[in-house]
Amino acid sequence: MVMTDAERGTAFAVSIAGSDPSAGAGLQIDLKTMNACGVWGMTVVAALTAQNANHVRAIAEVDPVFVQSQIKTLQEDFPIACYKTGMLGNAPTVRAVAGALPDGVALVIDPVLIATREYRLTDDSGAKALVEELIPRATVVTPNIPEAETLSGIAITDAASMEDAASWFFDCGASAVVLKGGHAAFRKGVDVFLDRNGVRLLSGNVYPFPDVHGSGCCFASAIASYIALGYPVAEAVERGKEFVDGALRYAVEYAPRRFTMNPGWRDHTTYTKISSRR
Ligand code: PXL
Repeated sequence: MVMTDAERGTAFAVSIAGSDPSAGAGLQIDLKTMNACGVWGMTVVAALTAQNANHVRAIAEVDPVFVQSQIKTLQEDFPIACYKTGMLGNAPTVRAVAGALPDGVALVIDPVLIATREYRLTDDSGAKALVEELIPRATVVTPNIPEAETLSGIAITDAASMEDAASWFFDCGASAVVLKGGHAAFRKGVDVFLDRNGVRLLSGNVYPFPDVHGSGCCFASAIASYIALGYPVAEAVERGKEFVDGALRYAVEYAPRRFTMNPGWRDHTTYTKISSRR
C-alpha cells in the first residue's frame, strides 16, 4: 500500500482568525508562518477586514455557523495537531469555535482585541467569551500587555504586576502563558512565560522599527507550528521566539515607515523584483 503524506505524519495546524488582505497580519501571516515552520497550515475565516498598511477601513462578520462548518469540514479529513486562534470578533464566534474544538486538543490562543493602529477587532462580549470559553482550554495563551490588562483588569506597571497578570491567565485555566513584553515601558522585549513549573523570562532583541504589524499573529502561529510538529510546549515557545526574532530582524517596510513581519526570512530577506536587485 502506498501511504499518503498525511499517513506518513504531515503536521497539520489550523489558524482560526481574521483576514488581513495586506497579508501582514491575521490569517495570511499565520499561513506564511506555518509554511515557513514546516507545517501544513490551514485557515478558517472567522472575520474579514478591509485594510492596508495604514488603516482598517471596514470589518465584516462571518456567520458563526459558517465558522463552525469550516472547522468541522476540515476535521473530516485532517488529523489536526494544533489550532491557533486570532481575531474572532464577537462572542457568538468565540462560542462557535469553542463548540467545534475537540476536548484536550492543542490550542494556542492569541487574544486579539485591538490592532496596533487602535482599531477594535474583538468587542467586549467577545473578550468576555474568550475568558470564559477558550482561555481555560488553552495550551498556551499569548496576550500582549494591553490585552492582558483589559482581560485581567490588572494594571501592568512593573515586573511584579506583569507576573500577577500572567498568573491570572494560568488561574483561568490556561496550561501556559506567554505575556509579551513588546509594549512594556520597563524591561521592553522581555516576555514572561508561565506554566506549572513556574515563571521563566524570555528575553529577545529589540529592533528600532515602530509597531511591527503582525508580530503577535506570527509568534502565536510559530508556537502552534512547533507544537504541531511535536515539540514540548516550553520548547515550542522558545523556537517560536527564535523564529519571530528573525521575522522582526528582516521586517518588511511595505509602505513608508510601515513595517510588517517577514516570515520568509530564512529563505529570502527581501521581496525585491529582479529588475531592482543590485
Ligand atoms: O495583529 C493583530 C491582528 C490580527 N488579526 C487581524 C488583524 C490584526 C491587526 O491589524 O488585522 C485580521
